[in-house]
Amino acid sequence: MKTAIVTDSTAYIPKELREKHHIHMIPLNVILSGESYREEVDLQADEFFEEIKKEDKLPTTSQPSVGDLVELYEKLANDYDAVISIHLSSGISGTYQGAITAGGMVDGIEVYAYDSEISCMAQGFYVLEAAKMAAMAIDPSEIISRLDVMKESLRAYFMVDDLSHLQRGGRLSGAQAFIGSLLQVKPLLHFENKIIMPFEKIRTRKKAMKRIEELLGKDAESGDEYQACIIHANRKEDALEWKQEIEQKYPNVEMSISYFGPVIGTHLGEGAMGLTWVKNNLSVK
Ligand code: MYR
Repeated sequence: MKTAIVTDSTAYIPKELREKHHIHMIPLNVILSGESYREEVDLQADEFFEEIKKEDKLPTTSQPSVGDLVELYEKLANDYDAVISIHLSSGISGTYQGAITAGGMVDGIEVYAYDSEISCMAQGFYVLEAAKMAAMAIDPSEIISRLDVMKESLRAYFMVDDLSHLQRGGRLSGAQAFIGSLLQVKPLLHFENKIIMPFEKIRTRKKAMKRIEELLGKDAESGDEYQACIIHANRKEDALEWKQEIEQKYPNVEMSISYFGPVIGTHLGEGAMGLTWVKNNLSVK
């Protein structure tokens, strides 16, 4: 059984890594001054954060069209028997639903759409695991079961400098009164049932980072091996510093750094930062 692994651009898996693991990517779009750009294809994260400084109009985003997904799956049908198409949470984007619709329109290949219920490198953890398993010719159903097991230990917490981006894009859920009271602080955010919810009200960025570290510590102190990734929106120096700090504290956590690209950056704003982790000992090496 030959299975292709597809994901969308919001996993922000660098091109070289995608190529190494034969991962196929479908981009989401950012609309800047009336022009639509495919992120990770026409527009990279650093260009985006430079560009928005010059723009008065705030960017917006859009999911890939069903037609683009159909075209990709049809192309893959020439070489593969099945596709696992892993996407950002269905609670924040219609991309996963688009993959289901497109999958039903294609002949000669079985399409399994998978809702990561998250995004960015947390989604990337699933994608890389699925790609390693697909390379071993493991059956799609077994790959999907493995992703479901990963989901049990996967955590992601993040904070933003300015909550208004999330509010404006309609991607922040929770009681309005609570959200209003969050505008002055640096709330810790997370995903609950596929949508973004405030996790805790925290006053400063430093305290929020400490709290995330504490949450990681609760898991890491079990002694289990974890992989974790710091994700930042144009805050590389801070990310590097934080990485070193965590590495010293938790040697059983394998650390990496990734980024919030144009689409997710549109909704979180520059300066956002987060940490995601998942148990490693289930992972295919
Ligand atoms: C679309 O237009 O379909 C894309 C909408 C993307 C919404 C993004 C909301 C922020 C997600 C934060 C993810 C943090 C993961 C650690």
